Amino acid sequence: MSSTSSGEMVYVEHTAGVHGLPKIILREVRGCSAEVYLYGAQVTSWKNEHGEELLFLSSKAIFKPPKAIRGGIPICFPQFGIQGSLEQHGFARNRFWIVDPDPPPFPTITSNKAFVDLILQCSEEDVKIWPHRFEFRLRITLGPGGDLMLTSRIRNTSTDGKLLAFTFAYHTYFAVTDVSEVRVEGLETLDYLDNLKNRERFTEQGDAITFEAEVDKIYLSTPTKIAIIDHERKRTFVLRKDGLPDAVVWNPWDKKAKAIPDLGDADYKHMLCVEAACVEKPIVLKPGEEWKGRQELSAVPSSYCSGQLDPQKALQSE
Ligand code: TA6
Repeated sequence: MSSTSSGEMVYVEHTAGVHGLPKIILREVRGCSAEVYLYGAQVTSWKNEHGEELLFLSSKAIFKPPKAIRGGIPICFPQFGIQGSLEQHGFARNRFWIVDPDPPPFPTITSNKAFVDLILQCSEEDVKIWPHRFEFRLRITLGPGGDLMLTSRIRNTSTDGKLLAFTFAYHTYFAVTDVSEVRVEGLETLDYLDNLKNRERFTEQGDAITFEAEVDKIYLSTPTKIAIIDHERKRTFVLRKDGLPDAVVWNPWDKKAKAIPDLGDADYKHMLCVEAACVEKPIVLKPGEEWKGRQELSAVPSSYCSGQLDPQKALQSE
């Protein structure tokens, strides 16, 4: 259902997804859409006005708690990776979130109609495995032009003076035609921690980031704009971010893909994770303090310059 019986557009639809899990569909007038599961507050689909899927979802994704959904945009919180006392990537991606009944207003008022506010409050079970008190509010917005915006607001709700320290990532799986024909712009010459080498620090060499083997890197002090250029599809994803200094780039390639039970053997060719993140230096909040971290995605046709893709145009365009 995308319009009411009187023909009015339905911007936000509450429905059921795989295995009856609660799902919210956001729609915009031009025909673009996004789907969000309350399980993990996870965006699992983002489509442009032609109905083309822009996010990768594994052909073997398991929609059964407590397993996290493989694909879309899992939220890594309060821990990114295995560095910490929790399971890999923390617990936000395998908790049921609720629709926020009373979200505090955003400082900027927009006319967007396709958005949903979700909240994750720590349960007593969570406090047992991670002894902290917090409130995590997430607004997911589909802009009129099809842009997908995720804004997280995390507050330390401790009443006993305890600091709240956490790491974070929007673990975004972009759908690409063939990862070996993809180039990432905006991270060249930066320092990174290599997850495949015990997080040893290196400096990126060369003028473009391309893919021909497994990669798992945490780029540090990254710019607010990164472009992911899918040469075959002639599409450029532009990732803009705020409050998230790092950017993780991951593709498991063939061998590792085979070892991941909920990933198809050939799926790695059609995905690339580029993740707005805060990993190297945890965010630390005093009681009552709030942190805000935002990721905004747009997909634009790649522009050509004498037969070559011109990523600068994508990076410069607002
Ligand atoms: O973001 C990259 C990464 O941390 C990799 O190290 C890789 O393991 C990936 O996330 C997937 O993690 P997951 O727990 O979802 O299998």
